Amino acid sequence: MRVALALIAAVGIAAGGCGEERGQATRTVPEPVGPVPTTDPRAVAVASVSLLEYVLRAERSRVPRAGLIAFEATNDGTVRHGLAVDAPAGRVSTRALRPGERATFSMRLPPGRYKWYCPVADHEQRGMVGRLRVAE
Ligand SMILES: [Cu+2]
Repeated sequence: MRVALALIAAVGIAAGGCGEERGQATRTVPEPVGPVPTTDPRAVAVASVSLLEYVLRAERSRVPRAGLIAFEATNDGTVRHGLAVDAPAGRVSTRALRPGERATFSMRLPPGRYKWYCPVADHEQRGMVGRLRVAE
């Protein structure tokens, strides 16, 4: 009986030690990238863009349909970046995203050409700017 109690006590101590180790490991992990945001399911088109020093890299700079467009921005660079779009109703943008972080937003856009760019510091002047064409 005495042996069993000693074992239980040892397990308890070991478990406690484990928890502390886990806590330390969490602190040494690089900055969390956060949960992957969900894209608006009502969107008629998705415009994805990768944010890098100092370029906006998009698979396509044209979306085939006007309407509710979902924007997906991923910071694939090493400093903070964001995505802004100059829309008819004004500028819409993500906050400044940490490296590895993603964000989405959606808005209604009529056919036309829209400027998209990184609103952080002078990144637009450094080349993080482009045009997105929304077709009829
Ligand atoms: Cu930037």
